[in-house]
Amino acid sequence: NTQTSSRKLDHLRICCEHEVEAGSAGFEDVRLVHEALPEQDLKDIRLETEFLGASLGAPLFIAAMTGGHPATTEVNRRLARVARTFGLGLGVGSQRAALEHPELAGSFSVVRDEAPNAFLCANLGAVQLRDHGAGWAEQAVEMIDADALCIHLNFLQEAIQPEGDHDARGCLAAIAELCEDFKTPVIVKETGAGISRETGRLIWGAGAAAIDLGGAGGTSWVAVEVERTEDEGLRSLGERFLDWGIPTVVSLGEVGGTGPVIATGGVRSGIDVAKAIALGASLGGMALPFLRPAMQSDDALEAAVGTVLREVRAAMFLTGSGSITDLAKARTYITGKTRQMLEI
Ligand code: FMN
Repeated sequence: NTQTSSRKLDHLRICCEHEVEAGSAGFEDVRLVHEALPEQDLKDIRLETEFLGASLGAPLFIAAMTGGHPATTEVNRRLARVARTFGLGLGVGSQRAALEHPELAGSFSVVRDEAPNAFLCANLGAVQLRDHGAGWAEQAVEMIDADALCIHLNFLQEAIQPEGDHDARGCLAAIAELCEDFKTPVIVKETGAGISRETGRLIWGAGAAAIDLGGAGGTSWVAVEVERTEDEGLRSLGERFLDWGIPTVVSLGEVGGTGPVIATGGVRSGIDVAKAIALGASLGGMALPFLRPAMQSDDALEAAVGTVLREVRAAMFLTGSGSITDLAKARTYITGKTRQMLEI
């Protein structure tokens, strides 16, 4: 409905103009071990990596944000261009609005027009998958000729919304049924509350190809809803849950290395990307840090992504990692609250 579409625009505006981050992802408690004799040339370091059979230029993923309103087409166009320039993976935002209103499909399909060879991920909520079936999943993939399909989980956000989907039953079965004979790899993705070890087992058991653990400590959908609402009840319930969820680094401790994992949620620099990989992620993903530059210009976005990749390269240089395979073996020190949580 048009409500889904205008809500998308509201979200972008709020994420650009207000403080929507809450808690800590835990990266400040992680330090990569410095190697004082790296014995390599910084310019020869190889950032290339593989993910779900695709070759990527760097282990950075641009996480799902937008589409679904005509005004978002330009943002997706710029995200796709930068993904093409650097060989990055890119996810589009939830395609629900375009599945309900096919005339909105162009705001998503623009990514394939701009980046014919990029690794692109379609996006659909687990609730929509359960309620509308694999037909919607198929259409979402076709709309952008996707290489993978993200099924997102957002029950924290649903729980605090009076009109949210409060019945979570049947989503796991719907995912398992989809994975059984879907030709495109399925990525199960949280959106800011993290994936536990137990939920990770359920997701692998259902046949998912990858997990995007979407941990706490970055963009908070609770913060967005609190900002958006005039309902006092929602506001006070939301404020209680601002800090809810498994921080990204802790979630990495729970599911990192159990399969292909994307770490999103509060990844804020190339050093964070490098830390995530050393902690068992295949890719580090960022959404919010690229939103503002993507709303500005191609140049602003290219500069933002370029900075992150230079930081990844420098972190690899200083840990003596010549490749992403080496970086995955780099040693880390973990301190503070993050360490305490990891020991539980
Ligand atoms: N995740 C989804 O799976 N589907 C969405 O439609 C979606 N929309 C988003 C819109 C905005 C403006 C932002 C900032 C994030 C959105 N996300 C969505 C979540 C991100 O993909 C990501 O998991 C989350 O924001 C954590 O990363 P960050 O802290 O770097 O922003």
